[in-house]
Amino acid sequence: MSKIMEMEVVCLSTLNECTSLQSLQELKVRFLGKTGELTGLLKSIKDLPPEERPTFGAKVNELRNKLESAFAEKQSQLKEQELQRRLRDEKVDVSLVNMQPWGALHPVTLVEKTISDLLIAMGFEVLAGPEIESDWYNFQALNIPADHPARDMQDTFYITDSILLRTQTSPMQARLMEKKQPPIKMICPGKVFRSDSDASHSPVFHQIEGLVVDENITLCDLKGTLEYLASNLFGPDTQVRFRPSYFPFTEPSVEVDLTCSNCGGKGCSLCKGTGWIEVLGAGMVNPVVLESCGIDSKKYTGYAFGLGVERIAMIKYGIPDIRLFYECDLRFLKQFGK
Ligand code: 2NM
Repeated sequence: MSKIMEMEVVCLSTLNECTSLQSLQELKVRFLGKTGELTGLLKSIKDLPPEERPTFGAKVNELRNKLESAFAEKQSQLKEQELQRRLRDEKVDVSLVNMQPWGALHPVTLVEKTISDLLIAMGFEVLAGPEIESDWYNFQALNIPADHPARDMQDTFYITDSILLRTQTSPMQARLMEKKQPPIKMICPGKVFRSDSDASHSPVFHQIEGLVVDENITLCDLKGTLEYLASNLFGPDTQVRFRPSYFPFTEPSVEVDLTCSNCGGKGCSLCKGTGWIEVLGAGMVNPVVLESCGIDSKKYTGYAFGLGVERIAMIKYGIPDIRLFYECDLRFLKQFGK
């Protein structure tokens, strides 16, 4: 009898100290399991004189019932505690989602996409080419002679004597002309590299070059395309002006000016009082270039243009220094692409 009472005290006091469902379960096995202490006690009944056995048996069963309900009660207590703990610790404040800062497109990405979308709407296809190019596609195929300043080590990043970082995206256009006969109507946006660095030049910047080759293509087609582009980028009153220029890959070649988007052509500090801003270069594809790419220059003519995406963005947003695009200053970047 004293063993029964002792077991009750030990079991209940240990149970009271249980703080986890796992230790409670272990305790339950220790006392109430098939080979547990209480079962062991019941088995020792055979060592008692027969007249004591019924009372002993009844007492052991009474303790079993008492312990089982104590375990059940403690288990539901611990489960409730565990639930409360999880409700407290695993709480998720869904309203915090609204505190996530919104990202914005980088101004170069934004302007590149705006220009590409306008040209895509006019039927241009978009092609990407390699940033590491051969001397052939970057220079020779485009009629850039060996003594041209662009070929100088000072201006071009050479990897070997004949492999370089492309200085413009037109090598991709030479690649296309070599592969495909006209009609060709394509743009090539992408990174280009020149060894030059100041407020308006960066060693890496972005270009979009356009190329149209077909029968009867003239400078008028070029002007119409650029007028559409200019009025959609800078407003419907923007005018386009061609000035004669020179590029080895076009003949004739032109510098393209737009009426100043800042003063509307009256003259201000942005356009240095002229009312015009130079935005890109263009021209009729030099027949020498068409021929070196396998296109019959008696049958076909073409126009091409090349623009700097950063330059357009600087004019559009009044950005004074090209280096601002690459400094990752959020105060600058946050102002665009909302
Ligand atoms: C420019 C200016 C003028 C140009 C020429 C070609 C090609 F591949 F047809 F020869 N692509 N782009 C070109 C013409 C680029 O950038 C200022």
